[in-house]
Amino acid sequence: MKLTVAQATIRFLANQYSERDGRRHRLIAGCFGIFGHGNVAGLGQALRQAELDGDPGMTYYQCRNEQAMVHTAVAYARMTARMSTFACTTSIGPGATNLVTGAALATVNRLPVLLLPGDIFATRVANPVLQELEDSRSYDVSVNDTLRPVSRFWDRINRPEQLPAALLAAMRVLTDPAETGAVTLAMPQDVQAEAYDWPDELFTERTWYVPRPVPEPAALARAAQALLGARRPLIVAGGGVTHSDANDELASFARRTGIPVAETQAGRGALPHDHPCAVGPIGVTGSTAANALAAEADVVLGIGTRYADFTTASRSLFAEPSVRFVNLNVAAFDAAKLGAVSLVADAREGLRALDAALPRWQVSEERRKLAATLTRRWDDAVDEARRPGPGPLTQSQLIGAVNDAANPVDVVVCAAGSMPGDLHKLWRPASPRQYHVEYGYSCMGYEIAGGLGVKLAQPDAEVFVLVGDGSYLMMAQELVTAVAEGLKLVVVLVDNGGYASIGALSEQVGGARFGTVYRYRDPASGRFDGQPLPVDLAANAASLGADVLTADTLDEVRAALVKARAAATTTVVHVRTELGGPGSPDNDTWWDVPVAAVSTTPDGPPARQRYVERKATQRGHWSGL
Ligand SMILES: Cc1ncc(C[n+]2csc(CCOP(=O)(O)OP(=O)(O)O)c2C)c(N)n1
Ligand SMILES: [Mg+2]
Repeated sequence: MKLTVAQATIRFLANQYSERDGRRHRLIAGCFGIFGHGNVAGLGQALRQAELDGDPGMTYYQCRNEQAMVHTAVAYARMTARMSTFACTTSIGPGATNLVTGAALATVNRLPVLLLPGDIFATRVANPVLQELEDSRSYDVSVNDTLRPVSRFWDRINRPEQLPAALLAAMRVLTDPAETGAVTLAMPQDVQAEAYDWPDELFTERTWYVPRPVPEPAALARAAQALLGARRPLIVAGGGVTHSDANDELASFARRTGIPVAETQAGRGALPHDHPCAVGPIGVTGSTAANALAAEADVVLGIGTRYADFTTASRSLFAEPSVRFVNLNVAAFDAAKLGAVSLVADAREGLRALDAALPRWQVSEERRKLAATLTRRWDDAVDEARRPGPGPLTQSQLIGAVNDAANPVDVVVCAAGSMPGDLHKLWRPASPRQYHVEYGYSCMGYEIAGGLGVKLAQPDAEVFVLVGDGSYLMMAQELVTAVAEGLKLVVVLVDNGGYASIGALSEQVGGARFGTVYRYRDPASGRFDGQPLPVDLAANAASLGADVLTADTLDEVRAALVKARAAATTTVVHVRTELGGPGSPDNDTWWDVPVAAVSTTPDGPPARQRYVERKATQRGHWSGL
């Protein structure tokens, strides 16, 4: 079959399917793209051709920023349990390098996305082409090489003959639960348009069976042995639980054994909020219940977690001197962390096997009671923070209001700023994918673009995007895509005139909120402490085609959310809150952010002193069992 390289790529992608548990999905649900000279005549032409040819075809979606389209693809992949994602085509040069941040986010979070950046001519005849970065040491380097370290598979198609093997390798990595992340096939612009005689078999339907690796019997025996000896066990549930659809198995394992279950950011919602063993979020942004149980745990069963510093409070949280870890993870890399007994397996298979291997094992009644009491205490603190009060609207109240407005199928999306921490503490997830906070890369700008991916995956859900003014200013442009595609979002824009999160952190480290407020430069002081800026984000959102509602009080927020729900079009609820307003309930944890060892500012030395004291509580967790 004579097709261009670009046409062959699109035709191949349209015929790829994923399957797990007997359920089949289009692996590549469509293609996002922004065209330039690096892809307009190649992949651009091929997408148009596919649209005209139909069946199975490949829907093209126009976006406004290449980084954003990766976010959208990744959010979609997360909502589909990584069974389906999108391809992203870009021009060469800046269009391609705009992918780097999105690719890193995908790879950090182990979420599949296929990147197809245009590349400079393979023939090199008229180099340098527009937007080419030349390297005096090698003609073989292009800006696309920046995507290598952030991709789980990377290749450059310099000749048509190279394409089939590269496409197959790309699909394998996208559907590998341990390896998945960003996959890049760099497509030189001349090669994209070149024709070649392809074997028909390249384009027959192909199914990629997403594996559920079962635990090795000896490893299972070691894990069971370690758990049998535990008196004060704790489960740490990470994102892998929900990626594996292991939520029911986790719920029944916990219910039967009575082990308390704490949740990381990616794992939040692994159990329903009202499960008797759910002790809430863990770590720097965790509940006092989960953190108290972590502090005295003797065996920690980590399931599908990377043990990021926010989860371990920079390795100060698990304070029991003899604490040991058992890690159930599909990735051997994560299973081996913290000197653990490693149980490499799919989360669902691993939980079933553990359940069968520990038929009579249960935690004591006393432990169950303690967990329940601690959890009730934390729940009261959350209720208190969310309750209406006499003062100005707080972020905690706002989060409570959005939570109250969300049905179990609805989704809340967030990524950076002060809200992810507050959401982790205050949001009560009603279903496993309701809580969609991207905290692996915590990337400002993910929110609206990610919301689009959620909505594409779950059109019947109301998608509540919580975005700070800082994040909004970084990437508001995908509101235009939402409007163009009729993908309705409810965007709650929390405008506090700067960086509440980094401002608070700055204060803790003796930085006095330097550079974290949006203000005029004061001509007298020469600093950013002048008058508030005249920036009108509500007008900005309206100018991008969204309906805008403003709300300043809790009642107004609630009314606006009702209206936004009822609306047919993307609606931005613009809410002003105070920078440095009352925070969410405290939990006395520590996050390792090194403080200047010498400084002459008044707040510097005390901050350093506090840092040195907390630093002493940090542990390596190197020893095995
Ligand atoms: C792309 C990117 N740049 C920088 C950061 C570091 N950072 C984390 S939160 C934050 C400020 C966020 O401000 P805003 O969205 O207004 O949220 P707020 O802190 O006010 O809640 C910054 C700069 C980041 N996470 N992502
Ligand atoms: Mg802000």
